[in-house]
Amino acid sequence: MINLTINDLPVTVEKGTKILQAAKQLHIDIPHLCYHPDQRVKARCRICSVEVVGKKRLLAACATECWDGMEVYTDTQVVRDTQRGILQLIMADHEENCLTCPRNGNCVLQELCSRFNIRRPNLTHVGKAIPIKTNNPSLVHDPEKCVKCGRCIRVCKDVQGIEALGFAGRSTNLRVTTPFNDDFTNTDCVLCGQCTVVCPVGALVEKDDTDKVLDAIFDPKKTVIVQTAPSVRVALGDAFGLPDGAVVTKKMVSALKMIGFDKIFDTNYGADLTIAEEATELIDRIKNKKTMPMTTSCCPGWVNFVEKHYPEKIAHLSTTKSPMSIFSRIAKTDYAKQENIAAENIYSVAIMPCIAKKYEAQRPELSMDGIPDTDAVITTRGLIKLIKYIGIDFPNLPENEFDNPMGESTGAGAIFGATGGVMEAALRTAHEWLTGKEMPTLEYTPVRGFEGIKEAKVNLDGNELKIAVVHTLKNAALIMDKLRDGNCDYDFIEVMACPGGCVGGGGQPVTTTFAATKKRIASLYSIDRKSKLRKSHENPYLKKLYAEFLEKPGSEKAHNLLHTHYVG
Ligand code: HC1
Ligand code: SF4
Repeated sequence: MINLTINDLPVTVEKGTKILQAAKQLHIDIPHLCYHPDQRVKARCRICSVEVVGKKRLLAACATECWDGMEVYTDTQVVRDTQRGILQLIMADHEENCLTCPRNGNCVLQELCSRFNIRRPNLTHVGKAIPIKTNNPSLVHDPEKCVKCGRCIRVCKDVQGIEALGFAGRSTNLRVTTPFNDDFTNTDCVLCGQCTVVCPVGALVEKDDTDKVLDAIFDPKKTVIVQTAPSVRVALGDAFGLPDGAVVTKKMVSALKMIGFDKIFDTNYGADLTIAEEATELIDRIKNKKTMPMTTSCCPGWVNFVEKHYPEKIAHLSTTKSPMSIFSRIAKTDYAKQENIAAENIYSVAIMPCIAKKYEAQRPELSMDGIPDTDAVITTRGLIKLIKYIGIDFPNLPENEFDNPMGESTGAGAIFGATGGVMEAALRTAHEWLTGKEMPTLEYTPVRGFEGIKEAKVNLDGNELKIAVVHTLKNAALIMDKLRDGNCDYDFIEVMACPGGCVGGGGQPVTTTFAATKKRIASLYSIDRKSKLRKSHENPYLKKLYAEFLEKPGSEKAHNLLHTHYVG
């Protein structure tokens, strides 16, 4: 162990601990901007500079390991002057329209300027007008707000393996940009949104569709229904001071009613339907020796990745639509008929932990007769905004239940949001349909956990199914390269683009870290454990839907409504 002092307070830490973390043990938050707990340390911004006795220059607290007898000072005049100087330099190159910035009130730079009493920048403004990139359905890039911390570049490269972002230029011309400064849709970007989660300011944000949704709510002709993705209910509480992973499903339903949605439904119902179709598709592919392995297709970042990076492998993607799109299509067919509402008057809103879902919603393949399956997608962050706009005291809300029929779901639908969850849900159904027997244990642990690639062999009455579960696109590329090289003997592969699955999605609160993601995963498994029904095909409303409308899983009607195709 290492003994040191920080601001004359003694502290003992493990060998290898950096000053930033040692200070945390003493409840001192050393200011930081480019540092992110889940990323390589780059020490670019130097805002975490501290004085260390015996050293002539200031050291970066994020990058400097503690040593025995070290004496650190975080609050001397020279440290404060340096930190204020760095902030002044950043502000000299930063667009100052905080009031209209999407990150107003939720911005690390704003917080630091307030903390360091930066009132008026004292340096000449050197920032240049740079056009905002907004020519895509998901992502907005405003380089004038960028602080050049490099977090977005690192997440795109290190986690997703994409490298759609990089530094270009020098000195005051230094900027984060895409290759040839092209819009994201023309680059390798798959709109996963991970860069928007780690951006400390308003330089990379999602397209905000909350006004569009409010307009629909105000429109008397529209019946506005909302579905909430499995992962939103275990992340929303973060923004309201609740513990990481808090399950807030019933308060969320109350909040959505107060916002003004006509019916509050659940994407988990769509997830159960996706499983019924996807399990049927898998069995058909196995029995009829069609393209194998089959991969899941509910994650739109992953679908974009295959279309852009491995177009020759599109046939491996399951044709089953995602739970979001399946839900919306059923809402505009069977539900519309039951309720005697014209399909064009149903406005289907999805609350998703994902910004690529905004892209999915506007795909022409996911519409029928000019009516899109889903009309608008707002992220968890968007929902937080709406809750704050209405002025809802979220933590103290009473609890409410989803509306029916599309609010009914099983534990299998709930675990979709965790890496491995779609696979586990699919196995629960496929095993029973193929063998006529329930899986020996419903909780299939080999596909659980945070490992990047998990593999297992499932015994289906003597037939062996080789499966893989993958999260992050860097890991997905490893599997896809194997497939391209003919070295991939899996039968079924689940891929989720974001770390940990949708719970770590690109539309989740900006406080999302791997640690928070793991707590959300544990919460999804606890929802499953407490569910009365834990297999998708046991969902009573799903059974009724097939009996009265779709005929059976994989029927022609189900294919027309619930399956799609992809474009390479
Ligand atoms: Fe997901 Fe899915 S799990 S893609 O990650 O299949 O976004 O949460 O809603 O559609 O159910 C996201 C989450 C989500 C879909 C489901
Ligand atoms: Fe990279 Fe994803 Fe951001 Fe695109 S959305 S730039 S792929 S991190």
